[in-house]
Amino acid sequence: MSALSVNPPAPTLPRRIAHLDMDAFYASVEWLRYPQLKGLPMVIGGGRRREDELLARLNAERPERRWTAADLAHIPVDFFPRLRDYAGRGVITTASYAARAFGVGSAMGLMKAARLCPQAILLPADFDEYRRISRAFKQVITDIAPVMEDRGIDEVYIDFTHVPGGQREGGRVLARLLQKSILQATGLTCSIGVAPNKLLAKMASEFDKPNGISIVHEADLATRIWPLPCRKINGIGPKADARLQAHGIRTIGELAARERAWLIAHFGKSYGAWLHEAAHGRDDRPVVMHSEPVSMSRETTFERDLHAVADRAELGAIFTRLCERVAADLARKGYEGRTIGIKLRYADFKTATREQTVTAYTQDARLIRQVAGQCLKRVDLTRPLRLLGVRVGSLRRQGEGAGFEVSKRPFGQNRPAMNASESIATTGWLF
Ligand code: TTP
Ligand code: MG
Ligand code: MG
Repeated sequence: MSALSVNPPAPTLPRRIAHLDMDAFYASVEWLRYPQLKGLPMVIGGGRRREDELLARLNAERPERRWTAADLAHIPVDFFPRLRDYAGRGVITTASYAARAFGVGSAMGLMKAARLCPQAILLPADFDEYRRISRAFKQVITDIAPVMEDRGIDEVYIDFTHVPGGQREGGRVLARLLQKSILQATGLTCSIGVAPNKLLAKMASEFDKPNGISIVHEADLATRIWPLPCRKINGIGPKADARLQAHGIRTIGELAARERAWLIAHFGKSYGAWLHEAAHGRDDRPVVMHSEPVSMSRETTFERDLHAVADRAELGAIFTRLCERVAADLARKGYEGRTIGIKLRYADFKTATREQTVTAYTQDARLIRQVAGQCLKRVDLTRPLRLLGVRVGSLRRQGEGAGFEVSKRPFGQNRPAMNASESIATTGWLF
């Protein structure tokens, strides 16, 4: 075969990577069944949905008609619980945009939020429904743009580079099509950032929330990225940010102005070098289609501080339930693990974790309970507790023989965003 007959290489297209994030996700899902609440200040948190509690109350208090699941959209607005009536220690998972205008937001205690916005409607979380809608919007995306990386319940990265429309107007044409298709299929809006890589796309998706599209090119770095605070970089957390600030570095531009060697000297070889790359908008991580969970965990914040001795029975029951939940998560998703751990948070918010690795992979609630119980013996149980968590790591797919281990995710991809009063994570502890 002569060299001439070899196919010419495909022209290399510039990388276009999108980050898509649903708008006020949990709240928006609730609006699908309670459209009468749309646009109102509303928060989700304080527990799980207890099936049709509202309907039961309605039937008791307004017996002139029979209220059923078909009437959810007709429940009078004044019948919904308000934040001002909440007592307990739950936290907000999400706040509607109208509630955010009062300074209320994710991870804030509900009692504190009640002081800022007492009139906000308070709904419990319905994780099963959020997961169902999550699967639905992701299906819409992969039907159009198959190279998608799942980054959690309400967000994904998508490689636009080779998808029709993915290069037009920098990606705006495809982004519009995705927004329209997701709205049609689910009734929900999302925001999309398209950029040369994941790092910039993640920032861009926030630029024009809700229901926005932002296109960022390399040439926009100085005008659109450098003025932002360092915290906007996914991978600079509160601790790193505080250290940067101590050196007088507040914006990404100020970070970019520092010598690479200076950053390495102060932040270590790997993180320092990464900070330098990130500040210059450089990131060549691929969009990974099948990311595997590293661990699964369940944790719960108690209604009141509990004491290991005085509240032994209650703590024991909660502990067992957490183990059963983790076991059920593993079974449902088809994983087993052999590193079993616990997490405690004391009343003073100090946190302790312990873990132990066993020989055989398991998804058995009783074995998890037993090993986690041994971990518990290795922490200080004399102080009052506010949170307990159980985690199973070193996962492999159920039934896979020896030799197969789920690989760890690359740096910076293992940062869970959730902090619900009772929450589920498939990526690690919920710090
Ligand atoms: P986000 O995408 O961070 O927030 P959001 O979708 O509610 O709002 P935005 O329009 O700004 O994207 O989180 C997605 C869902 O994850 C959110 O609806 C609830 C849940 N969540 C928690 O449970 N705890 C948290 O601390 C955060 C930030 C989110
Ligand atoms: Mg979101
Ligand atoms: Mg999100």
